[in-house]
Amino acid sequence: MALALTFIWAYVVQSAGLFVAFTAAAVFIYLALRRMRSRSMTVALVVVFLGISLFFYVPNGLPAFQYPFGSTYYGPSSMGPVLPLSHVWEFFTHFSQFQHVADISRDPNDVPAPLTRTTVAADTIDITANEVISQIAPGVFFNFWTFDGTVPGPMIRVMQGDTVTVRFKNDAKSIHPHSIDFHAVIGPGGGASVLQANPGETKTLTFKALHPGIFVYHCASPDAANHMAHGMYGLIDVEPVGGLPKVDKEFYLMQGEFYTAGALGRQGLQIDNPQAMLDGDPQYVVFNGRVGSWPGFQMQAGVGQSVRIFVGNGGVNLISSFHTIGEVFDRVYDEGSYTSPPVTDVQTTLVPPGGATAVEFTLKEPGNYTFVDHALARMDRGAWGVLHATGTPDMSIFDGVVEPMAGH
Ligand SMILES: [Cu+2]
Repeated sequence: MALALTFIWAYVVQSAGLFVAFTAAAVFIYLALRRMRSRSMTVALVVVFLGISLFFYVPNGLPAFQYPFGSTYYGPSSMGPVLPLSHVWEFFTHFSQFQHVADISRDPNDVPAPLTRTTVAADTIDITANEVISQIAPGVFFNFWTFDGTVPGPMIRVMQGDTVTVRFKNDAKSIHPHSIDFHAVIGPGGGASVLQANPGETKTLTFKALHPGIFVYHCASPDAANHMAHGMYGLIDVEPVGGLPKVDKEFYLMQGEFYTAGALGRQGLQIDNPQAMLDGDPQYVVFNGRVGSWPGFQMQAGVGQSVRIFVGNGGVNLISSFHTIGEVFDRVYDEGSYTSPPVTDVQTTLVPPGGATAVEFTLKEPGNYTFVDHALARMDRGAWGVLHATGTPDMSIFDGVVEPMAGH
């Protein structure tokens, strides 16, 4: 409850400040008018006041009782990203039931075992939607909506031709309906038309994985963009018969954005900011649900080992320019395609919202390799992490003294 108070306190202070300022302005105008005793001055002030009001009214109309005031949307569903005040009330009355998660981040090492079979199979996948409280950055709390309690949700790995049954449960403690649209599914809504689940419900979908590739899955309950901007996305990897070429280490990353009402770094509980989402102006851009500067984001491999990183983008707005500082990707499965030849010798690859890729390289030098969205201002909003390489240096490739705090 103390956490909920941080949110309320911030807005009480903000509102009180505004109230004091308006009162002071009113007193000032009143005193000015009394002193002037001038009719033309009064008329001038009224005209100024009406003019300013019209200035705001003409583009925005009258404010509605929602957050943010006066925003408009034209999505296909009747429910948009705005927060009716009743939802804000519902959030606070349910606040004590949310699970508090110490680290929202899905471990990038949490990749399903490689496929080795050559015959199709029937797979059963259980996924649960959970609404939890965790941190985007130290002290910056947010109400995440998740698949299985982390961002991103679990990586799913199947083979082309498999029959996949998804049992999707929406936790009884949720306060929103949730669903899953799998980009690997051929059929209405990518399955979201079947998997809409109210809190406490379980829905089941069976589909055949027709196309190989690395696909995004995400919640598609209205407002879909808003659900994704709360963390509801993951990857489903549909591999060609026999699986992918073997590598020594595999990792799983997904980029995403968070839109908070408080500015970057504002501490305490943050409400989401639907207007910033409509504007594509996030406060935080992150990999795996939170800023990259926390300890524990451990990605390690040895010199001589081949590495594959599955990279998805949950968006909801920004195209990722995925780059690993100090490396060149030997191969990139561009656009997440396994049937086109991989692109070779790549510095930076594009990962669009709702898209994915896999990059491969063999580590040749020990040290820290920072992966980023190379729209580098986003690194300052949290979009980075480190792959640590252990082993023996090869002076013929890289010879010099590494400064421990060198920027790159
Ligand atoms: Cu959802």
